[in-house]
Parts: sequence; structure tokens; C-alpha cells
Amino acid sequence: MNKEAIDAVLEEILSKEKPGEGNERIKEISNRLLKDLFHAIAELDITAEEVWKACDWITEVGKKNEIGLVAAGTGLEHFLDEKMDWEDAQAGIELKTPRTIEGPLYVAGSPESLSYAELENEPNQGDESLYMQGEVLDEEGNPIEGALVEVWHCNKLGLYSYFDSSQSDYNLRRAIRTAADGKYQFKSFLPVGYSCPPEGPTDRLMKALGRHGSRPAHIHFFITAPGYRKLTTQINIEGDPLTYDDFAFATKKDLVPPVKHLSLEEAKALGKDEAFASIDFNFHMVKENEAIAPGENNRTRASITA
Ligand code: MBD
Ligand code: FE
Repeated sequence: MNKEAIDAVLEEILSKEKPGEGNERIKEISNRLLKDLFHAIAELDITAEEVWKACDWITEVGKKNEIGLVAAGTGLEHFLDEKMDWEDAQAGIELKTPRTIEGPLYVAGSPESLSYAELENEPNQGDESLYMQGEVLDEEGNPIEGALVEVWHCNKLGLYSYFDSSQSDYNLRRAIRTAADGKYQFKSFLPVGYSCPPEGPTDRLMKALGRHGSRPAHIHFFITAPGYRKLTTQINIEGDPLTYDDFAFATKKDLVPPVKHLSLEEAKALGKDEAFASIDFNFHMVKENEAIAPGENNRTRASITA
């Protein structure tokens, strides 16, 4: 099908849109994407059978709530980060703490405490404990008081509470408010990697692309503070074989802090009664600024009360 023939169909379809009615932004985006789709169908000679197979796949993605996984696995979510990084650079801003994707597994409303939290609802069953700590800092390196550090990670099976109904509410999800010293600390354990639900639509897409659907071990963060742009980021657990082979493209080299493993003797010298792992990591915040993208995208997120 040649360009003239494709454009004739597009013109027929777009002629139905009444000028001055509807939403101009949605018209612009919808029309552009439809045009690109029609041209792709023509150029690649995508068959009707393939189109309807794709529609079935999209229906399944919706029914199984995997659109967020598809956005992560296709790199769409990462692309949005790269676009914001590029725009920040144009505005002369270089993030000291890189942003990286949120992913689809945040739950709003986790329990809040001051300066310190234990992430597990039930105490650790013999695993090595992790202490992670640091400061929330402004552009001059001063501590920010009243910042909220929201943290979430998966359990030893790679499953996140709420999405895994066998875990209790907000397990491995907490919100830590900083005091005047800007410090936060939490106790938990080193999480493992995550894999897409096997044979689900995202996993099957990854396989069809000759890829895997797994993430290295990581911990998620939202950092918010009045007057500052929300920071969405993660840290990777050093040493995971998938650190630089993440199906969601979230790894950045400044987000792989060293993990120190302290022996029982070293721990005792610090007043702790067990060996533990330790990660130091500071969060550098950027002031809100009209010239750059906001940190909040208002995507729909899970919430236990709603
Ligand atoms: C995750 O834990 C995650 O962080 C992302 C981005 C996608 C799937 C699972
Ligand atoms: Fe995750």
C-alpha cells in the first residue's frame, strides 16, 4: 500500500473530527500514533491475523494488570527517565542522585516513623540483617528536615506485599521522616531479584524478543520534601549477576552502592548483637523549578484503603 493510499484512509478517518470539539491534545497524539501505526502495518505488511493476535495480547495485559510490567520491560518507562535527564541537562541540572524508574509495585500509605524504621512486619528469621542509612541533602549539601523517604522491596521469594496476598499489609514498605539532621536509617534484609509472572503476557513478549523478564535485587525509593522535586529512584544490591542485565533498564552506576558485611565482632563493637550488612547512601534533592519536568507523574498507584 503506497503513501497516497494510506493518507487517503487517514484523511477519511480524521475528517470526522469536528474542529473546536473534543480535546486538542488527545486529537494530536491519537492522530499521530494512528498514522505511525498505519504506516508500520503497510511497510511491514502486518497481516490481519497478526493485528488481532496483538489485540488479544493487549486484552490479556489489561486483564492481568501487567501494563506497568510491559512499560518497564519494553523500556518505555526508562525512556521517560532518559527524556527527563536530557531536559535536566538542557536546563543545566545534573542529578547527583540519579533518578530511575518507579516500576508497577508501589503501594501508597505505608506506615510512617521518624528517622528510623524496621521494614519487616515480623522479625527476621535468621537471614543476615541489612542496615541502610544516610542523609537527605539539598543542592548545597545541607540536611533537609521533614523529608519523607518511602522505601519498598520484595521478600526472599522476589514477591512484593499487597501484590502477593500471602504477606501482611505494608510488609517491606515504610515511610521515614527526617529530623533536623536529615538522617534516615532502616533495618531489613538484602532482597533478591524479581521475575515477571511466568508465561504471562509480559514474560511471553520478552521471550518472543529473545530476552528474559528478570530484574537484579534492588530497593525502591520515593524521596519527597516541601519545595523540592520528588525523586524516584532505586539502589541495586551489589554483586547480583543481573545488575547490568535488568529487563527494566533501571540500573545506573551511581545507584550500586557498596555493601559492607560486618562480622559479629565488628557488629558488637558498634553495639549490635548480630553480624549484619550495611549500605550507606545519601539522597541529593533538587529544588522545584518551572523549567524542568515535575517529579510527580500522577500515575495510578495501588492503595490499601482505596
Ligand atoms: C519490579 O520489582 C520492578 O521494580 C519493576 C520496575 C518491574 C517489575 C518488578
Ligand atoms: Fe521492584
